[in-house]
Amino acid sequence: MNHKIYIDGNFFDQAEAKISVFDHGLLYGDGVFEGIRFYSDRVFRLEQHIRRIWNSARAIALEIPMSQGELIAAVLETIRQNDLHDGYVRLIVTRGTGALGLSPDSCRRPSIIIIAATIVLYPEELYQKGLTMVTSAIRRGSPAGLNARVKSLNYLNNVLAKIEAQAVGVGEALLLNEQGYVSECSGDNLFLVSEGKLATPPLHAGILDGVTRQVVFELAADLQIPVKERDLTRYDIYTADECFLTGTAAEVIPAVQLDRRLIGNGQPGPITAKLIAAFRELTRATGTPIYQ
Ligand code: PXG
Repeated sequence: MNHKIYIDGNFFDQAEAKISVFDHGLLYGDGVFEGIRFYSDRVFRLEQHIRRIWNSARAIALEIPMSQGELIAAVLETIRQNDLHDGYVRLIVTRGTGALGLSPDSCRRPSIIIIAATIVLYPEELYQKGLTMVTSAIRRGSPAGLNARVKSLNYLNNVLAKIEAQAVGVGEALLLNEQGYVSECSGDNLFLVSEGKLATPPLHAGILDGVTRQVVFELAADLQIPVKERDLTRYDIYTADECFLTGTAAEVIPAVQLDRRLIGNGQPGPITAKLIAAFRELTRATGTPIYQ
């Protein structure tokens, strides 16, 4: 498919959509991004994603050269230009083109890139059987470095963790933080179910403030399932009744093994199933309309 790509206010055919090799997004990973889903002609939680990229940009002293409203309009227009109804938006803001050298002072203006495409989903079988996980040697999110809440263009720790998981034939990598507490997976937040209650690591564990994580808080409140944000160790996962991951790409997906130990009975559990159903219903029924 020939995608129409938005770059700095103009649309380009995929083959012509190019950025400079001097863009600091490429040279230094200096930039921020979002992954956003749309379902049945509505963009899911668009305002939350725009707010998050705004805060990611502020945290790295990058000023996005348009308003939040203009950015929302550009995302919607990019989907319309591609005549898509269900899919995925990758929104990227780079520091822009500059000189060789770390300083962003040489970069005249940040670049905004928007790609709207269809998405390759996890097979439905994984939602029925559950993902397997391994603990990665990579540690997540020291508060002494780049804050884990910044969705930056430097995802190398996450990529390395994913490579470790693939090397041992499992679906996801679990990252602990420097203190050894559970943080999150390579591109998803983590929840446990124990005695009918949900638990998930707090933001101070060094995690992305996931949009899907927030949605699960809301769904759990609707379903009267208590949720606690608390420090978790691998012990808590090994002994939990159920575990699931949340993310824009994966939505809500069961996780049934960590480090070859079965979680609960090794099958997706009933509370996870309830949340998956409620999440799917919400994605069909809510969101920012694209074509009206
Ligand atoms: N943690 C990390 C490190 C992430 O990158 C999440 C948690 C889940 O957050 P959301 O807001 O999506 O619920 C993410 C999100 C991709 C891709 O292309 C990755 C994400 C989102 C969309 C696409 O791999 N990561």
